[in-house]
Amino acid sequence: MAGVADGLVQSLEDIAARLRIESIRSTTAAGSGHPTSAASAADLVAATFFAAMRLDPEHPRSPAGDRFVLSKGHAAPLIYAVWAELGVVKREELGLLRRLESDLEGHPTPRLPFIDVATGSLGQGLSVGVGLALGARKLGSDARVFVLLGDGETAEGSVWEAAQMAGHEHLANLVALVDVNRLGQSGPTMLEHDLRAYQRRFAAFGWRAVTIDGHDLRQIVPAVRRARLDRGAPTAIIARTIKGQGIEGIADQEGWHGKPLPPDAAGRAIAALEVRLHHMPPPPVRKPARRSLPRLPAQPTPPVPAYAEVATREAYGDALVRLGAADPRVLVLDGDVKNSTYTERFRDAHPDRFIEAYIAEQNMVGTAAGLAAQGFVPFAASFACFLTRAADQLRMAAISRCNIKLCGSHAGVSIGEDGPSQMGLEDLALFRSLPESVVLYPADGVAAEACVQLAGVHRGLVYIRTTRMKTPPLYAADEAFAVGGLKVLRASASDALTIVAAGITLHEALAAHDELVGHGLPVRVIDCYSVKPIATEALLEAARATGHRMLVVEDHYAEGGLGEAVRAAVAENDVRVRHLAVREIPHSGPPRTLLERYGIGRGAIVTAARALADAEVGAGTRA
Ligand SMILES: Cc1ncc(C[n+]2csc(CCOP(=O)(O)OP(=O)(O)O)c2C)c(N)n1
Repeated sequence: MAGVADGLVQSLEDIAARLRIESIRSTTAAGSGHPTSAASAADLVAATFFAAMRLDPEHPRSPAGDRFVLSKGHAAPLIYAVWAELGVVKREELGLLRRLESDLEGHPTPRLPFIDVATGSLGQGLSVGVGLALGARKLGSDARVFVLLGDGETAEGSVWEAAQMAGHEHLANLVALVDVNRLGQSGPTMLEHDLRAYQRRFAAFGWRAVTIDGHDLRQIVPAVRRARLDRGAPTAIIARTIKGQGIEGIADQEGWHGKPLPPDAAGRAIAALEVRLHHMPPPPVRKPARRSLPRLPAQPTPPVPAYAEVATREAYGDALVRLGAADPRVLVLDGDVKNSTYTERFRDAHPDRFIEAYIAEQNMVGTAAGLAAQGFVPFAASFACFLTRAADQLRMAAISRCNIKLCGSHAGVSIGEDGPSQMGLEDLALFRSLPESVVLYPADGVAAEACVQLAGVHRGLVYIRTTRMKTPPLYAADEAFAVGGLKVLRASASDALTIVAAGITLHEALAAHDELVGHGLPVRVIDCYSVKPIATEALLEAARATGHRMLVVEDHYAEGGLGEAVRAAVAENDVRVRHLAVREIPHSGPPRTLLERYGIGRGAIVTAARALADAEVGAGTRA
């Protein structure tokens, strides 16, 4: 093994010491934080940033540069300190850690230019790393991606979903640094210092796994440097470390996780670290060979066809093909249901931009977040019900303001015979509750096309809900849709009430309309395809024009879906809202039978509309 020059070792030791000092100082000043978690990884981080990574500190998000993901996000002070070493964070700002006026939050978020995706919910960073590494490869970049994981967090299954995917994809540009400091939050980890067990696990997923002493820079430097692109496999560096390394009396002790040092102890610890400094200058930052990569050229969008009867899930697949032809940044991921979600059409049309994510939805969403951080526009699909498995990854993607698109097919009881385990009945609640999310729910082929196009241009997290069964066409190919829009499909001057529906129930509402009109009860029908943001003003206008009576019908549980969205929109306007939704655990059966059985079919709508038309409307009324 070629030796590491003494000068480099000393200079990295100085950086690591300063990282520890700043982590202690900033957490003590903040009165909270995780100095011991930072201290165990300080040597790994110093060597990675100053002896291995190639990056341009002024352009940390350039795909040409290496990336670093702090999967153990609670060690945030360490990462802020290293970016202070790089001159990006001002040293005096480190003292503002965790303060409202600083972007140096308790756990890192992309408010900071050098953070790609928020971390702090453990077990997600390796998936983000997979996305960044896949993205770099797709861009033809030779950049590498380093992910720092805690040993405790490797108990999360999502870590192994990511490890498996990285092995399968031969992501030689991905490096996992596992900081095996033996301790978690409330006690020792499962494997404590059993490095071989971690090594075997990563190796089993096709990784090149090495064990090192994570405090010996003569071992760390060659390990992080040798993790090269041409070895055909991702690299795991399993590093034996000590939690609180360098802090006398606290190192390797239980009971110090997430605790700042009291000021006097912090002063002593900092003084002890300072006396050991060699006062060597830091090594020069290694810049990427290229500043930037060529931009992917956009093409004109192929024309949208006139749709006949089609399932929106199928139109979704076709729309992706068209969007992908126009926008080379579009990538599609799917959790082994591509023949159900119809993303296989995209795979056939643009095979190099389709990523089979297999049955690992958490990793699929984390990977999408990483791909978005490389400038791609990833669309990830599964059954609506299975996306709820990745709720926490979606939450973190929302906090990160990731530009990712999700599609949930097989929404509601209308999927029929497969039964409740396959029915997405909580997905609207999940996606509506994510901050700044957009939730779209098309009812025909043209609307599905439009929703895909809207998702492609909207910056942020967009969810598109699609339906399993075929639905008749409603719109001409040139109909215009907008985020936050709605369509009034039936209206007369004497409408007794407004029916608000979306997706499959819109077709039930239209059938109910015809029956009601036949019985002399004209009603308005609205396609509320933009569930969030919802067209509040247009809904209120409809309510005012129809006697302040509204009937909402949706193929979703009563909680958190379209009904509650409409109620919230018209609240305090004396609108009487009646809400038809699935209110019990459904059973297998023929789709149309299930729609009636669970009270959201045309028959139920007719009955509810008649009752509502007769109901009194007054201040604060609700039905
Ligand atoms: C999903 C999740 N569960 C629980 C926590 C709370 N938590 C924060 S740090 C921590 C211990 C982490 O241990 P490890 O990964 O070994 O990191 P260390 O601090 O020891 O380096 C826990 C349980 C969390 N942040 N995320």
